[in-house]
Amino acid sequence: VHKRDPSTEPETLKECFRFLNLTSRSFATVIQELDHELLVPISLFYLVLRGLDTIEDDMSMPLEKKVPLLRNFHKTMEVDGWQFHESQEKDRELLEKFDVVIAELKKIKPIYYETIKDITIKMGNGMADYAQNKEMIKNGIQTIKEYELYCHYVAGLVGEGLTGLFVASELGNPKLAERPSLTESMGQFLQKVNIIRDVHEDWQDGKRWWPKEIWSRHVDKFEDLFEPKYQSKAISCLSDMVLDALKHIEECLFYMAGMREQSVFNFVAIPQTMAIATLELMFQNPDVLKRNVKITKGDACQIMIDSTQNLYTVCEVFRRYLRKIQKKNDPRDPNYLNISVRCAKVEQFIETLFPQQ
Ligand code: PS7
Ligand code: MN
Ligand code: MN
Ligand code: MN
Ligand code: MN
Ligand code: MN
Repeated sequence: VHKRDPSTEPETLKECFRFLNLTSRSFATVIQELDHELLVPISLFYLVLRGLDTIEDDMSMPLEKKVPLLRNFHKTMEVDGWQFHESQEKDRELLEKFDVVIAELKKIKPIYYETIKDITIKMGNGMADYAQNKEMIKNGIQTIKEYELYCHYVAGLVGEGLTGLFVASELGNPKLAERPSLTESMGQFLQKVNIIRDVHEDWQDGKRWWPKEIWSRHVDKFEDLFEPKYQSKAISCLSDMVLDALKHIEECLFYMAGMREQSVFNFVAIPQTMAIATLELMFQNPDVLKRNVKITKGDACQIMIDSTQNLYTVCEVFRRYLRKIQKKNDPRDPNYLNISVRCAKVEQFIETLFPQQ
């Protein structure tokens, strides 16, 4: 496969790659290792959604302004020269020079462009629905169903679009397009880990993504999760959230079993293995209620090595972290039994993929 060649790239494309490296910690590397056919389309897909998310996240922007920006972003991304200078967010520079993304979007194959546009329409409207929901603004997400619908809008749809790109480029198994629930699980797992990890920072920003249906089993008020005197309740609640995220793993492994090109395999596998490692780090960890936790550089390096080989080595990473979760599992935790059963089920599933003679 042939990769990036900066010497032949136009200035606008070089600028797009600069933004990719600026706005994404984890995705920038894996995207830039992608097969040439998908390298630019997926980079631009990332930047379009990062732009949309920068608008979604801006809590200083009034809803009268935010909602139409989100709902019309698929049209905005076609307006030559469009720039946005009113963001206060950390990735605002991307919006301030968004014209370079627009210029490059016009050069990609129509089939790729249409996929990106279709997902942008759906995600922008989904984000706007949640931003506008009065009950949500006041009290946060209520049910697990609402929580999963939000994860669908911001991550399940990314999976849908990426799977469409893999299949259209013939780098992915066409059968994947017939299994939308596998694709959805890939996005749900990543997004749930992000929402669990960001709980403290999001709460300080006025966002509550943990569903009441889960936290109300442990505390009376959402804010209590951050009170030292309720720490053991909060840790039980965290276990409940972790248990909920664990339910997607079998489908994620099944999806990855359908990959056939190495660069695409690496691209989908690395975020998933980083996610299981992050989940293990958060399990029973009171730091989650105080700040964002992060896996060590050393662990991240080992995970990279193991995630760029094959499904067997990826399953080994999952097995390793599931066993660590099992070890940390505490019999006094109300979710003890469920977590133990869940981890055992995933291990059994891996056995069926790779029977030990
Ligand atoms: C592979 C079938 C187009 C590669 C990759 C920008 C990360 C930002 O960062 O909490 O905490 O502030 O506001 C399925 C990526 C799902 C999405 C969602 C995997 C686009 C990505 C816009 C599907 C990534 C899940 C986090 C929405 O919200 O973020 C396969 C490419 C994947 C972007 C992610 C991100 C939302 C997000 P932060 P938030
Ligand atoms: Mn964000
Ligand atoms: Mn967001
Ligand atoms: Mn987040
Ligand atoms: Mn964050
Ligand atoms: Mn954030």
